[in-house]
Amino acid sequence: GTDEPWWKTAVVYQIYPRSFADSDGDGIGDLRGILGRLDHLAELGVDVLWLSPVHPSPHDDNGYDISDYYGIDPMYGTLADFDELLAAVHDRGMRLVMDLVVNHTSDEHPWFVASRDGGPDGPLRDWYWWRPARPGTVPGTPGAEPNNWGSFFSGPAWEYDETSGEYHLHLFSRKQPDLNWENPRVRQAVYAMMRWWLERGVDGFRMDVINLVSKDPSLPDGAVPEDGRYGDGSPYYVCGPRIHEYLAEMHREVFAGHPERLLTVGEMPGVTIEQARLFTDPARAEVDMVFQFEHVQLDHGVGKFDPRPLRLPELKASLARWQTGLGEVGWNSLYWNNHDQPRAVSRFGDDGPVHRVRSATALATVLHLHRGTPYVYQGEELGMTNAPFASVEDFRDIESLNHHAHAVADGADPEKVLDALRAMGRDNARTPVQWDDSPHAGFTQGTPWLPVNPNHTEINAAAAVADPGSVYHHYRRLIALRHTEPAVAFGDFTLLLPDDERIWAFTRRHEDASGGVIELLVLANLGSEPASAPVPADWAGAEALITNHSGAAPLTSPATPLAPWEARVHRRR
Ligand code: TEU
Repeated sequence: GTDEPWWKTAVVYQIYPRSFADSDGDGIGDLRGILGRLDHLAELGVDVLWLSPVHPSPHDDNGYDISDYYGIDPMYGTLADFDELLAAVHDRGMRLVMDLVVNHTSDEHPWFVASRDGGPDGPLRDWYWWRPARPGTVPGTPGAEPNNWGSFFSGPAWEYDETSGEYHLHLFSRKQPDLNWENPRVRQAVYAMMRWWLERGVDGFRMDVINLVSKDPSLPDGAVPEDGRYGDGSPYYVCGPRIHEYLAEMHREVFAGHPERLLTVGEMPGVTIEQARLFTDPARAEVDMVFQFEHVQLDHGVGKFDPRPLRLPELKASLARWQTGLGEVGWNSLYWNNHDQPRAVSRFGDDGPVHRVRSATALATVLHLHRGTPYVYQGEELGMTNAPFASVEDFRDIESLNHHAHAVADGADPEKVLDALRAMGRDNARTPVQWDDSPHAGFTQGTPWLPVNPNHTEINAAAAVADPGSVYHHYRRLIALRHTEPAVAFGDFTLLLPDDERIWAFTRRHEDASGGVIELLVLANLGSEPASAPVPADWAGAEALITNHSGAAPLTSPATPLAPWEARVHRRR
């Protein structure tokens, strides 16, 4: 429909600047490197670029620990470089969204330095969560932490400050102290900073763990799982007591002045469908869409580093639940990949030489034909894979390094821990983008901060652009289809064959303004063996809009053969 917001027909491309393109040879990607690759993105057809953080940071968590919200880290460039990039993005008719990390700052941010060094009675003490040791304990000793919560990055969620004898809360690394959003001065400082970037021309925000900013102020102990050491604090900080109040306030104070232009997406670990409907209901004016985590946690056992096999019906059902849940009210984001997830073709597809391209394009077809705004993560459009990590020394990510240290200290088999890091570690997504088959894949003239995947000699943008059958051109066709066929963005969703272990099939139905009905049928064989897809008689012969297999058989009923990892989209009017 025409009165729908622009982002319902948009595709967002996520850039992890550190690993995208390096222009000055220091081995770290930067803003001018992105500037030099804008044509690749414009030709792909994406509408929005989301940059992971580029602000000054000690890089304890690769920039998700910000020490100055108003600057650009020198390793990425200058504010002038940023303004030039923003103008170039706008010149190409694209928009640029920043990564807003305001659940926590770096412990080197002046706010935290003042809060810590100002002592218990200092003026900024209540900008963060400071608490004395648990009553009856010796401050600074194990078990004296104010509550029993664990950090997402292993260990306790509290860091002891010798000077004051108190602890500060950090849900992530000890160098990422949580801001106290109960304090209106904190919220106003965040809103002022957001307005400053919007007035600079930025087109919105991806909001890092924004559903964690409201905590139960009593910070109660969580239940300790039988095999765990730390309490589960999530009931007290996931979608906490005042989260909707805060996001509604943020909308009034920041977004209301720019109603049509912006895209806001809240990253929300642990969010439920019911909560997501509240967050994304336009009538509530909170956020446009959320990143939920249900489908990327189905293969988690006891946590992400305990991977377990995933059956296709579970994955299909998960996405279908969110389609139904946000079908009438609210809006979905759609993703397989980002800088925190392993590469989808390795995790959900088959990244071997025979099936890599077709499994990557099958996964893309299925995702992009769901209802919601798709997010393409850098390199996903090239079918980039997980990388080989020989030993723990090859990893850079604090989440992986902390997990390895804690698990091995707790007696886990180091080889098993290493296998889990290889499968699920975030560094898999952070190896440099593979631009060509030259040394370091054209990412840098220097030594990359994280080695380039050796398979860049075959898997790279230059080869992909030159090959009409590449993953790249399939993404380009999927994005173009979203821009031309309204049923892709606005059609409803019906899952077919829910229990089939290999075939993913669903329909989309859209009634246009003149009463015409468009229906799409998506069929995909998510396995390395041939399969036969049941096809209702009234779909036989329907035109094929997109296929990932040049030898695709005509659509016949009662069944149509599908090659391994074959995916196709048909339309009937
Ligand atoms: O991620 C939040 C988050 O929940 C992830 O840490 C996720 O739990 C895990 O990585 C996947 O198993 C955001 C950012 O995307 C991430 O890069 C940061 O490390 C984190 O917040 C802290 O800012």
